[in-house]
Amino acid sequence: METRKFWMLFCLLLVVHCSLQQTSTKKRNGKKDSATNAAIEELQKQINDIVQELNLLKEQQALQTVCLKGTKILGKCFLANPVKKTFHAASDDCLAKGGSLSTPLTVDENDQLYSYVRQSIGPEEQIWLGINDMVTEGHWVDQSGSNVRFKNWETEITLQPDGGHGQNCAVLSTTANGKWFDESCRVEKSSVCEFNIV
Ligand SMILES: [Ca+2]
Repeated sequence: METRKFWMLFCLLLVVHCSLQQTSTKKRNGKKDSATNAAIEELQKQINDIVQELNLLKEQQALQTVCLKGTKILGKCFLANPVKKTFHAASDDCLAKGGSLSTPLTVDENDQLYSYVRQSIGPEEQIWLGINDMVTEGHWVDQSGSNVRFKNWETEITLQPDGGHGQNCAVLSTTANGKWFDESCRVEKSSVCEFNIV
């Protein structure tokens, strides 16, 4: 990565150098100011492009770091945060890191999240899921407000969700083999952030 940064900087300097040369040549040739302005604009555009690409590389590097610290599954990476927080605080933490609270979309994803939580946080833990039924009781939506299609409620023993208006958030429980329970959003739980990868 350091080598890449070096080359990007080198290219940037080369572009600046060439453009300055072009500008001074044009001046010597007695060209009008408009030619100089055009050269400056072109230079500015090239610098903007390079900055944009550098930012993209930084983002990719940050994502790689997240995936290395956490775990990688098909299409996303999970990163555990064992510190117990309310739903909103945990959700804000994930957003600040460029991710969102983990929301399994399939049985497979749920199993992989369950295994990861067991191994990274503990065998008797609960983590917040990125879903809620705050707006309409019983209508569970994800963090973007879309209808939740995949659900994994515990229904054999306790018939979840059973908390009504008092429980509008949900947790995945490792004690219950990855099954879901509705829960009050104000209690404090561990969490896992998920990050989409290409
Ligand atoms: Ca509810």
